[in-house]
Amino acid sequence: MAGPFTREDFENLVPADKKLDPAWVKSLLERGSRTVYRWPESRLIGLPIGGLCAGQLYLGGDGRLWHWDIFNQHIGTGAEHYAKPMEPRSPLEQGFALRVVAGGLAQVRALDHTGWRDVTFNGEYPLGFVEYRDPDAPVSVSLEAFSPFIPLNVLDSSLPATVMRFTVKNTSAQPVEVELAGWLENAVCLHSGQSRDVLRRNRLVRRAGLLALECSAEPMPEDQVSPKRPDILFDDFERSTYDSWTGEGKAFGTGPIEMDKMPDYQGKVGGQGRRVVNSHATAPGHDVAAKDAATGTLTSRPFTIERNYITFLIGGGAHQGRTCVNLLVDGQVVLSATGRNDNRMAPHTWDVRRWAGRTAQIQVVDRETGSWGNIGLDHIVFTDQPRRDLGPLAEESDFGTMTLALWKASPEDLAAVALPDPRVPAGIFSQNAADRSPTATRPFGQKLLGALTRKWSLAPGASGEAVFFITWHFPNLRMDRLPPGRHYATRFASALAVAEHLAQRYPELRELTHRWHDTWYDSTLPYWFLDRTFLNTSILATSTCHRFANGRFWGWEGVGCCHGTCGHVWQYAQAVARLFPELKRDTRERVDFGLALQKDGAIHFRAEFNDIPAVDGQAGTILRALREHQMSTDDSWLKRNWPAIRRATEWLIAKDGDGDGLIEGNQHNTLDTDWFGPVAWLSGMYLAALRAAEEMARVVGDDAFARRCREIFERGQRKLVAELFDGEYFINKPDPRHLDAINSGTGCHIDQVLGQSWAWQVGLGRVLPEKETVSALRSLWRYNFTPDVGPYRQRYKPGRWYAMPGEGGLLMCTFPRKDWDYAQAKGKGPEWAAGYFNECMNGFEYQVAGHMIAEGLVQEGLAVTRMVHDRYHAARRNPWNEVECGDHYARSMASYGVFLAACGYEYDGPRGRLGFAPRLTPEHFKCAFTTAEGWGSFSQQIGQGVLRARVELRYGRLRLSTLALRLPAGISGHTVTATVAGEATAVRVERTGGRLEVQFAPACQLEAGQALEVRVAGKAGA
Ligand SMILES: [Ca+2]
Ligand SMILES: [Ca+2]
Ligand SMILES: [Ca+2]
Repeated sequence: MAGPFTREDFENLVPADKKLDPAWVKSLLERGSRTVYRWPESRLIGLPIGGLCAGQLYLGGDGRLWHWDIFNQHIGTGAEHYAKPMEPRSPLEQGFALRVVAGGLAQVRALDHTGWRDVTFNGEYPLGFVEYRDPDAPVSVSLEAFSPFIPLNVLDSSLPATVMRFTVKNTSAQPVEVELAGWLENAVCLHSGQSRDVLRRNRLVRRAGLLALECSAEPMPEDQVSPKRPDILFDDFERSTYDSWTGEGKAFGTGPIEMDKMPDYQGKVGGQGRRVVNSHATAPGHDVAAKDAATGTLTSRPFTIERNYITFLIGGGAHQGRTCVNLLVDGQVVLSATGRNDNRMAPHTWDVRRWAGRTAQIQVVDRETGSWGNIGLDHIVFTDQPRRDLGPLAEESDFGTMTLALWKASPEDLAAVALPDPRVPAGIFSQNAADRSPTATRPFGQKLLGALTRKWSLAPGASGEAVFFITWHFPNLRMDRLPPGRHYATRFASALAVAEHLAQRYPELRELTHRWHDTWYDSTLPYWFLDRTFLNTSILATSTCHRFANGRFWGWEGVGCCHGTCGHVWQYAQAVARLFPELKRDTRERVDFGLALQKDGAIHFRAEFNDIPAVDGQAGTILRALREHQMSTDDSWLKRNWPAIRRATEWLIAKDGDGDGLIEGNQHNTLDTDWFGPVAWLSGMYLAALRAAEEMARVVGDDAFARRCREIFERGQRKLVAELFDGEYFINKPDPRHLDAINSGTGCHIDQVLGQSWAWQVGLGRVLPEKETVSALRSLWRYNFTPDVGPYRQRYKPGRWYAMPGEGGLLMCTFPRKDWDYAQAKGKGPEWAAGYFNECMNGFEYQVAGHMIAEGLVQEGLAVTRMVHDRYHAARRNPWNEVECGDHYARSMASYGVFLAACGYEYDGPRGRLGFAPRLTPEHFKCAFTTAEGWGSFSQQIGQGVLRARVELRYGRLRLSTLALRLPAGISGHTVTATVAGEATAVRVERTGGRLEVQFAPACQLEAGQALEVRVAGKAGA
């Protein structure tokens, strides 16, 4: 991709000459072809394949479903999955398999990598395609997997469901008998069942063309529950030494710690009595990092397992195998529990019935030296009564239903409610003695699996199709301080109801999902670019995103970390507002300009979860308000929210103090600390927000406020350039009163012109002057873009890993000037926050990439985007999981903004204005677009003195008063004709600079299937 490099190239750690391989550069712009991964290269793939805000289910690289985070368990993740990608793992048994009889010989093949020599994967979100081939098989199988996904249609895109559509083709020269089976383990109460008496039930339902296996659970009938023996308290740690426990390492000190003597920042750990085990509090060292760095183990004396359960309180880090409590039987770890990156301990229960009578030991482990490198433990009890205070089973977080269903089932399709042998796939086919009765029950602990099968006789060349649905319904989402319940549960009573709804609407929902997919990929833009800029939209279909029963949308930054649809993180994510604008309007109105808005206009950027505003988040939210307005059909949303938007703007103006357009004082921001002094990045965001507020003020008729914003903006624009442009790029000036504060100073910081990047996203034009802005972007390319981060990170060690040595990226902040370096930049602040300077974080990189493309640095912008794409090649890690401080990190949805920049897309719904200015191949260009009520395809061709543009609506409707285009060189635009749905239509034309506005009065209205065509001619200079 780049090189060869010599030592000298890295003299400044980031080479000025990137030495990019010409073939790699060429591939940035080439259309290319669909991205197909072949097993085992596809091993780490996990394509989110459920509906929006419905949990997190992955489609694996061989078509197996995995992860299954649908049980409301609140899985915590951190930065670790970049360097160590998650291994495919499934907490339940589910799969599909094929039995083929040809020429009297039967073969059984699982539909995964074990069953076929050639398994290929193509993921084009929201669709996943898997192909199974084997020279020894008389058939081939194609899988198409998806959950309905239709932009602008939140409800139809939010089903807790996955469609698995298989096509089996006879590729041999003789007839074959084929049976395709799908199986599902009843995993209801997957976790809570370990600590209470649960009976699982499978039921077969045949109705309305659906054959469904419904999985549910219920309390065990009283007469089947075995009597309880008294509890045995194994250890409560209420003494100053560990006594019979054997310790190793330093982390655990000499004995259990008194909770009163633990560091205050650990908070209340919630132990029983006075003392607990805590490998942070007892570790040597005087700061968080030193204490986390200590390691050790504690191992109990051997004991006999003589109760059904072991219960204990556990807290601390969530590192599997590294901050954990283990159960050892015969010296082997048979069970392991971790904390949840939370010092507060929570009860945990192990079901140990399998090892009754055996000798065991408990081992407490801290092998983690980094963040959350500690484990807490207290109150170990052996019991038959796993947890006290058990509420009703129906209130457990993992209580609900699951369904495996076969669409358009015929009486020949067979079902087994309980397989005689849980070994799969051998036991699943119809010749086996499965239980064919309509219901079956099993106590928790005994596997209960059901199966559905379809048979065909296929002549040579013939195909058969089977469409399976997997649906789930786990309504008991509960999160601290947040409204309860899952939104999907307000629409459906059970997983079966979801399956029935899907069965009724399947052809339509599949067609619409394909229609969007085809519209997206029906483009002149490169395949890799379309893949990467859209695939982060799948973050909506992961546990990063939730929608509560009351309709409120809520997001982590990344799965399980950190809280509160964080304003300064989510403001980078451009995808949701353009695809599902109602979710964003609601979040602005209900949260940012609702419960998070303070009297003085400050917006608490984590709403319920913090009490401070962030300068960048605040400015970004004002800019987002303009975008949300632009994605509306009329002014009503803006009018309703204007008083709050104005108040939020006033808060920023107050931070400016003297009204010179530069913010002073403390400036909290997305790098998680307060910066001081005039900061180009933050004051630039402020200027962009002033422009957005000015535009909105004009719409609602608040002209005085519009003028005030304009005046400050104009002063600020001049002053920002005069004070902070150093001739090459924008810098910050330390505040003499806060010289100890973190400050990138004369470093080259990734977000220095973010305000202008934002301005392009919402059609605000220039916030910062062109010459200086382009120079800043060129500096980012020169000083921050490296084809190999290795040498830089060798020198600058702090920071997390989002690009490994050998991988390239755009560094957050480098220090090209002699007067300022990393050591000064970090001030007296904590190393972790300064460590951000040395990282490559995708969301920021996308922001810059889109901005580069918008300003004409197309190759550079594509290279930055492609470098992220290459880092996430399936051979390295899951392409569908961009990691920051958590999986599926929301900021990565900035990638959609790169796409918009490539199209030069502009839209203002209430004004009926749509515009394009393609930055790639404008002479022959095609892309998808969305608007407030419809989406479709835009294309333009330039040749022989004529520009032809076409807006084809494929879904919904579109009201258009103005179509804006960029006039190519040589075409004046004096002759413009237009047709709407084939009818010639009169237009007015306005030309400003290189911009052409084609105006319709009255506005034209397109319905799905209709197109608007414009022909622009006229010789320039004529
Ligand atoms: Ca205790
Ligand atoms: Ca540790
Ligand atoms: Ca000021």
